[in-house]
This record gives sequence, C-alpha cells and structure tokens, in this order.
Amino acid sequence: MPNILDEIIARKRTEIAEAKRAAAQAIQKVQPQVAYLKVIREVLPADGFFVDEMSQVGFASWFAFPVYQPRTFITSGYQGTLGFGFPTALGVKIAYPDRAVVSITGDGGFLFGVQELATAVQYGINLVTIVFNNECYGNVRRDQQQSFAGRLIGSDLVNPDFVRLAESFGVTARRVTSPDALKPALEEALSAAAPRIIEVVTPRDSEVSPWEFLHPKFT
Ligand SMILES: Cc1ncc(C[n+]2csc(CCOP(=O)(O)OP(=O)(O)O)c2C)c(N)n1
Repeated sequence: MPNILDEIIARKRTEIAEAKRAAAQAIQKVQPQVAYLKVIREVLPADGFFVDEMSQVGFASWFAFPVYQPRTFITSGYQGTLGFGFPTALGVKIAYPDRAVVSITGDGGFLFGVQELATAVQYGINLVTIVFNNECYGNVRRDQQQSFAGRLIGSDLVNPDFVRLAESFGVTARRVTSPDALKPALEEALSAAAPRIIEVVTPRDSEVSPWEFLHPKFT
C-alpha cells in the first residue's frame, strides 16, 4: 500500500511538470528573443558559456535559456550593469580557452566596450559575440512610450555599421536577420579559431516585452 508521503511526492511532481509545461508555453510570446535563444542553446555545447547583457535577449534569457552545467550562465544579475557583457566574456574565454563562449549583447551595451575588440585580436581571445541591433536602448524606449506618453529622448541610436566596424579591428563579422540564419552562422563562428562578431538585425520596437515574466508589476 503506497504511503501518504509517496502520494504527496507524486502529486507534487505532476504539479511541477504541469507548471513547467505551462511556463514553457507562456513564454513563447516573447519573440523574437525566445527563438534566438533556442538557436543559441541548440548550438552552444552543454559546457559552453553564455554571457548575458542588459538587453531584450538578455532579459529573456533569464527565463528562456536552459542551463545544463553549473556556472555556465554568466550574468551581472540584478546589479544590471549595462556594458559588462562583452568585456566579461573576454575574461571568461581567458579563463576557459578550450570551451565555447558566446556573449550576447544589445547594440547600446556593446558600444560601451566595443574597443575591447582590439584586446580580443591582440590576445587571440576567440569568443563569439552576437550583437542584437534594434537601433535603440530597447527598454528605455519602451518605458518612454508606455509610461511617458511616447515622449522619446535619448533612446534611439544612430549606429555604426557593425560588420564593417568589426572588420576594421580585424575581426570577421556576419549579419543575419532571422533565427534560422543565426544557426549556421553561429556554428561556423564557434568553429573558427578567432574572435567573431555576428550582428542580428531586429527592427526597432519589434520585440515583445519580457517583463511580465520577470517582474509582475511591469509589462
Ligand atoms: C550602466 C548602466 N546604464 C544604464 C542602464 C539602464 N539600461 C538598462 S537596459 C538599457 C538599454 C540597453 O540597450 P541595448 O544594449 O541596445 O539593448 P536592447 O535593450 O535594445 O536590446 C539601459 C540604458 C543600466 N542598466 N546600466
């Protein structure tokens, strides 16, 4: 006869499985970020490192990027230091030169530390950096639209050509515009013995807000 404890455990396991299934379903609306994260997870080896940023894809990664091994998800957490991602990822790759490192960043955050591309070239730090270019500080822009009657100030960006900028440092770069196209580009970049940049072009204002899954007060 099953004891009461076994019954409770079995019931809880069912409830947890159902909650996980419902959550996985609910977050599908956070596009295109979730689709890009899915591709990165498929390509990055289980022991590879994912270094996030304060960005639309970075925020979504906090709930939509499965982590398979301890200490492979590197984040500033709620300290939220925009710009930390790419320079931090260089350090991760120095510490673990034989493991894959993918840095993901928005265009704004990447430009805080873009000059470190020279460091990557000088010291042969062979990480892959994916720059999601939506031509704005996405979160700031959304806040201004939703909470400040659409009064935009300082949130739209006029960017350099990221591919040509990377090339000017001696870094091979590619531009893609869809999750499907990111997959072969990332596979190729991770197999290269050189630092790489992949620019993902996302139309301004096209991302679904990730915030309802991070902080119930915000949408
Ligand atoms: C040092 C610092 N400055 C400003 C902010 C506020 N902030 C958080 S996200 C963000 C916009 C980031 O824009 P971008 O890097 O282009 O990524 P996106 O959200 O557009 O994907 C800003 C300004 C911060 N967290 N840290």
